[in-house]
Amino acid sequence: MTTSRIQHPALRDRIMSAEDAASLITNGTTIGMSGFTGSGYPKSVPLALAGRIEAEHAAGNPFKVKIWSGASTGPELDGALAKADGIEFRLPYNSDPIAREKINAGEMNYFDLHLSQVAPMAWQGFLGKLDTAVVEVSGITEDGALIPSSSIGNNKTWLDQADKIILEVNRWQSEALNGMHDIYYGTALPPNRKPIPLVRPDDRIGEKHFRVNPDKIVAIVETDAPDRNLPFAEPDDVAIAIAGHLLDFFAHEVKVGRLPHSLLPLQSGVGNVTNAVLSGLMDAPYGDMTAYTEVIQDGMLDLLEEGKLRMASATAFSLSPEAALRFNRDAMKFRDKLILRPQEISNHPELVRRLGCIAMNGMIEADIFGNVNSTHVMGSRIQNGIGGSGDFARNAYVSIFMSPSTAKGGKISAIVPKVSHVDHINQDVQVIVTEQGLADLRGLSPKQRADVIVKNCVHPSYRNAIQDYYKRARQNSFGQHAPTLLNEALSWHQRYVETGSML
Ligand code: 0RQ
Repeated sequence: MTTSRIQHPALRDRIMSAEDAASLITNGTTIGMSGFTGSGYPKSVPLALAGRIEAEHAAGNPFKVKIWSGASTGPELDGALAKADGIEFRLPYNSDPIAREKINAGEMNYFDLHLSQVAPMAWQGFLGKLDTAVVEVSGITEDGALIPSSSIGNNKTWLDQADKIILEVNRWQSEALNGMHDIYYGTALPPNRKPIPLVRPDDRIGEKHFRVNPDKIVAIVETDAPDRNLPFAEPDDVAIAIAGHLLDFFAHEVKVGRLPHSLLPLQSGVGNVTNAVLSGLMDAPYGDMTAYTEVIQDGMLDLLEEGKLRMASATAFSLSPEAALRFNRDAMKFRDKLILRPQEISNHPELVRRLGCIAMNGMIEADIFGNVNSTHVMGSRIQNGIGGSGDFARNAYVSIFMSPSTAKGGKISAIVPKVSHVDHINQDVQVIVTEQGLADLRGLSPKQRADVIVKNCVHPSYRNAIQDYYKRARQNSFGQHAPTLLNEALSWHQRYVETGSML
């Protein structure tokens, strides 16, 4: 074996195959997996476990596990285990298409929750006992501390809580990750909570490595496997238009003195639209910017490299394959500018409020009053989950939601009379942007909000219909604070379910 990433001599005795490690997991086990937006998740033990589950099922034996993670993972984890019908329960965020189908078919229980709340809830205890942690790390130090990988997520909590620990030591991960992490060990449950001593995005308040009780480590599997890094599409006209409206908004806010020239710490969701916004910031006249966010995307690496962004704090990477290679090649260059933290800190409401983040997230749909649905298509089919959007939206300095004005080739309007599911109440939504325009909702009453959303954000093919609905609501609604026609408000969704189009 070449120079081992496992520096602790006694722990080398626990190296085994993924199949042997998976055999230590039994039916009904609750497993805390590492992984956040496709980075830092275990890649070989879950696959081996899926094979084992399939074999047990073929022999007529029941075998399912409960999976807790940081956020989404990869096809070797959620995809493989869902395909094997091996997941009984999953939290807190999923974007895997096979798992999504199982959830929407009613075959898998899914608890979708704010990402900052996962660790505190695990400590409260009502989720039950965590049996096993399966965590990817990038190395083990001589004294047995764990060097984290490309995401932190809930790993600290899983390592602390689980009875047994299985580690994957992934040689593909850059050795320059060592030193980039900041693991805060000061959290507690009430009544013992203390203020978190972070007042700037670049503050380091914790430790570089995970502490672990070596007696709990039952298996170590060595891997050399890439993260699931999805390519970003080149921003299309719609994404560029959305980014343009948002950049105009920032320029205006700076001009009137509500934002400084360095803006405020950026939070940016994942996806092509948010990446287009980050690309737009490359040419914008701001410097010395910071990010206090969940994930570091391609656009942030570009901004860091250009020196426009001073530093970024997150819990994980979410890079395209090209950007991941670039990061691995040039990691030393980025090392002092990046901090990865546990997700209960990267998304902590206290810190998001204190720092005054600019929250920019995608949405499924918004209604004319500015309530936002981030998770459910037609009110019932889960797309991904709320992720960190709620942690940031409620506590941000300004909370922005973005979407193309239509979906599914124009068959769906993203601006509707009433959202079919509410994730973000109108009080948590200050700005809505589509390629049609931007609605600044701050300080407006529901009727004023409706006027500006209908005027600025609705696609032309739905504008007449929404104006007609709203006019009649202004005449016939039970109340005139937030005019609504109850028997019609969800009729657009019902029409889509029945005919395949809202038109
Ligand atoms: O479905 O792939 O089948 O075509 O939703 O939509 O337009 O590609 O946009 O990737 O930015 O995702 C809200 C899902 C938007 C995402 C959501 C369908 C659309 C497509 C994806 P297809 P797009 P995005 C940081 C913050 C919650 C979590 C969050 C999300 C698919 O932003 O999950 O913000 N947000 N986390 O066709 C029916 C509509 C639709 C629709 C879009 N109105 N009706 N389908 N779609 N709008 C990250 C973490 O927290 C981890």
